Parts: sequence; C-alpha cells; structure tokens
Amino acid sequence: MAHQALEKWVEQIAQITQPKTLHWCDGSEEEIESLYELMTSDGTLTKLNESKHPNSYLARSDVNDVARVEGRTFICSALKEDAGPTNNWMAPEEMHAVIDPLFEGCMDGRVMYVIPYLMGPAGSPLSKVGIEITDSPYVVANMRIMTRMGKVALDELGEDGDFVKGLHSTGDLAPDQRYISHFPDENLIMSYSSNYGGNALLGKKCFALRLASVLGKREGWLAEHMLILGITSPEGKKRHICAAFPSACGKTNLAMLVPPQEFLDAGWKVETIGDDIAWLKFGPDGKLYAINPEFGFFGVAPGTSMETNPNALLSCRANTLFTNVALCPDNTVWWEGLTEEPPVSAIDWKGNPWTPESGDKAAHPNSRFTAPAKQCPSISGDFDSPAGVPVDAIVFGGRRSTTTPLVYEAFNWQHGTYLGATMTSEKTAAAAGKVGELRHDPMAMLPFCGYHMADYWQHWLDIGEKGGDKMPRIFHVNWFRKDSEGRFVWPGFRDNMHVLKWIVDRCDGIGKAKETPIGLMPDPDSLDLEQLELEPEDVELLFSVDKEEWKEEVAEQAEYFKNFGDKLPGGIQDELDALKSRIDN
Ligand code: SAT
Ligand code: MN
Repeated sequence: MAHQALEKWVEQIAQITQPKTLHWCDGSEEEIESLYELMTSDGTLTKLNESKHPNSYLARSDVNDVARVEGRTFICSALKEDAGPTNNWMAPEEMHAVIDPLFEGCMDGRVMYVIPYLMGPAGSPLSKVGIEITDSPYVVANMRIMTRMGKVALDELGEDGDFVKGLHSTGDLAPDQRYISHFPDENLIMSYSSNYGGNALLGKKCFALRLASVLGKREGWLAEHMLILGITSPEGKKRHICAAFPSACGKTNLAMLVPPQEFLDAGWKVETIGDDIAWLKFGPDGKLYAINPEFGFFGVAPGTSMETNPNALLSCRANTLFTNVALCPDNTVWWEGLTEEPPVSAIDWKGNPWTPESGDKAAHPNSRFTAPAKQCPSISGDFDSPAGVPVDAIVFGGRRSTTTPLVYEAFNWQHGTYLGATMTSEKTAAAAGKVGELRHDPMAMLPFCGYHMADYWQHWLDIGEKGGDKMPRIFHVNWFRKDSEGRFVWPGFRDNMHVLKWIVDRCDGIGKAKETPIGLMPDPDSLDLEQLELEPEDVELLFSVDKEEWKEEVAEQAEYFKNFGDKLPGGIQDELDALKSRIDN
C-alpha cells in the first residue's frame, strides 16, 4: 500500500511546478547510469578518467553559487522569538507569499524527481525519513551518495510514517531569488535558486540539523554538527568521540585520522563513523548513543592530500562527484594542496584554461567531493549499526590563533555546555563573508540551529540533567594557535592523536589533569610529545593560559551573551560568573 499523504503531496507539487514528467528515484544502478548519461551529454558533468577515477564526474557550479548563503537562509517559525537572534526569521505566511509563487510553473519542460531518503541506518530508532522533490539531476546524484535513497526509505516510511518535506528548484540561480527556508511547524524545507550542497541537498544541513534540532528539542535528543569517531586502545577497549568544529576547520581530517606510526605500532586504531553530523539519543542503558544520519561525505577538496588525509583521498577515488575542482588534461582532478607540484596546465573551476603562472586558484577554495562513506578505508563496522555507538567524549574546537590552549577538559556537563556556547572561530571559505574574521559559533551550530540559540543551550543543560553521571565528558581543543610570527605551533593532522589519546585516558580514569582557571589541563608530559620535536617555547604557548588574554575573552563573552537577553539560561550565566572570578583571582 502506498503512503497516501506522500502521494497527495507529490501530486500537489506537480500541479504547482508543472513538470514535463515525474520520476520516483529508486536509487538503482540503472537509474544513476541514465542520469550520468543525461548530465554528461548536456554538459552538466565531465566524465573523469575511468582507470584513475572509475565512475566519477566533475561538475562546475554557477560562479555565484559556490557556498551556503546564511543571509538568505530563513527559519520561518510562527513566532520571531522562537527563531532567536542568530537566525533570519520571516513569518511563515510571509515567506510562503514570497517563495510559493517562485515555484509556480518552475519545472515547466523539465523532470520532477521525487527522492525518498533515509537519514540514519535502516531499522534504527534514531533514523528519520525525508522526501526531496527537485528538478536538478545533479542534486539527485549527490543525494544518492549522501543518503540511503529509494526503496530503503519507502520501506522505513510504511503507509503512514512521518517524513520531512523538501522542495527544491534550481530556478535560474539568480542570487537575489535565492531562499533557503525552513518551516518547523510544517516539517517543510523550501529551497530555490541554488544547487550548492548545503543549500540544495536538503537532507544535510536543512533537515539533519535545522529541522532535526527542533525535533530533538521536542523529543528529547540532540542533532549536532559533529563528527563521530571510534578509538580502540592496544588493550582492545573502544571509545567513541563526537566533535564539533565550524565548517572547514578540519572536521573531516579528524574524523579520518590515521594515527602516527608509533601509535599504530603500539596497536591503536581510529575508525570513522561520521564527518559532519551526529544525532544523539539516550539508549536503554541511559547513555547517549550517536548515529551518523548521512551515507556519504561532502568534503572540502583543497588541502586534502595523501599527507593530510589519505583516507579522504582514498574515499573519493571512485564513484565520486567532484564540484568546482580543476580538471587536468588526462581527465583527472586537481586542487590546491593535492600535490606539491601543480599540473603544468589545467582547466580551472570556472572552466577556463589555467597554468600555475596565472596566479588564480585552479580549484575554488570551497570545492567539494561527494563520496560514499563506505569507501573510506577507516569506516567503522558500526557505521550501519541501528543502535548507534555509545558516546564517551564530546569535543568542541575552533580556529583560534591566540588565547585558547591546545586542549582542556570541562569541570562538568554544565561547564562543558558553556565551552560549547562560547566557541569562537576565525572565518573560512565554507560560508560567504570575509575570511579570517572572528565569529562566535556556539557548538558550531550558529548557521544550523533551527530555533532560539539560548533555548538550545537550555536543552543541552536539560539533557545533561537527565543523563546525570552517564553523560560524556566534554573537552575543548584548538589546533590553530600561532606564535608571534604567525606560524602554527601545533603540527596538527595525525599528531592530533596525542590529544585524542589524553581524552581517552581521561575517560578511562588514567589521564592526569591539573586544575586551571579555564578547566582541567594535561601536563605536556602526559601527551608524550618528544617525537614531535617542538621547541620549548611552542610547548609553553600551547599549554598556556594567559590571564590578561582571558580577561578580555571573558569580557567579550559577557558582551556576546547580551544578545540573548532574558533567555540566557541561569546555568550559562553561572558559568560565566564562575570563570570570571577564577580568572580575576
Ligand atoms: O553546508 S555544506 O553542507 O554545504 C558544507 C558545510 O558547510 O559543512
Ligand atoms: Mn558541516
């Protein structure tokens, strides 16, 4: 039996958008083959070198459609108050009045694709179904990699299951007609005039974070912008870490970390479960369990190399869709940082001839690969586990060239929530705006929390209250500290394993820590840094807490919290006051 509400909605959308034909995506091989054929013949895609990149393609976006557009992303809750000060809000009726007409007849002469997709493993109590309607075959091809698409989702949905509705149209890609709108009360996303990942692959940020965060608040769970990784010690004890970093701060690298040789030799193992989004719910034993709702990686290409992230590079060797990278004469791809030596010539991301002498970037700084998660050599056997993985530690981080030490641990859940709420980072290319500027990005959720940020912090505190002593420990890390000459002092990448090991040791009750005004910190000794050959002054800087810098930090945090007025949870205010008094003493 069909799902009547679904059929009715699809029919209604077809009435409005007036497509030439309607196609229900089943996720099959034949289907994707015919879509790739269509898109290579109309020039949307270039087929890559079959022996070097089997079944892989390159797409070039419109030059004005290369990143998420926070200024044109809206939360359309009934009350402005519910969207809060960090979101753009428009009343639902007002947004409908603007966006609905844009969809009228917008699929004229085109195919309307109906994509049933499942966020999370089949049969998991944590998983949810979405339906995306789109007129873009490029979106279909991406969604097929990024989600569990087709029959598996319809089976999960049954005859009367709930689903999130997503309506997308490429429109004419005019930036001033671009709207990424979320209607929490209707479980509906409407996205117009962008084909870019986070704007158009509606399962990702729109559903799995913005709408899911609202559902999580209602239903008592968390939808977070977090990677999930598993670490197994030489003794065979397995721990799981979820970590939140703003976009393009090395989340994918950490999720796929290859430990340094000495750790591998000793028997340490790191496995990947997710690189971007985690849904966390209480399990029957009262612990928090995490699933990765996605099925693929939408990774930033530039900077990814065999040195920085071999697992990412191996993930995107085959069956991958590249967007806005450079094309080499032998139909392979290239981006800044892939190899030390650039190719002699290439076609750049805009489709123009390029040479290293031209001075422009060959690949767009936010160019991406869309690759199946299961191709990742470090993918965990628990990737499809319906129960998810028990979470032992949560890590927050940001890109800070000053002030914030390499790693510290929160005193408790409430303090950890405070560390998340006060996260700041220097801007990167993943969002529109000026690169390098410092911005607050609480829990890395600034652009992704679908409701009032202060209510979200309260929800974190409530969840902590509920979980009691079974809650994960919370940490803060910063890989990006610079010295007075502007040089990164921490090597990062594989060597972040030293920090992860201390975190695991803390979970096991064997890691040593000392109290500082900002939290619990390791002695540099407990991280075994000898092999890294850091200068003593670098080590000193990485583990230093400068009271004068922190006084400024606290003053700035207090100023920031004023944006949230009366809604600021008492527990967060208490942590601010306590931090201030620890710093001042
Ligand atoms: O928003 S995207 O999913 O396109 C990429 C990101 O910013 O994490
Ligand atoms: Mn992200």
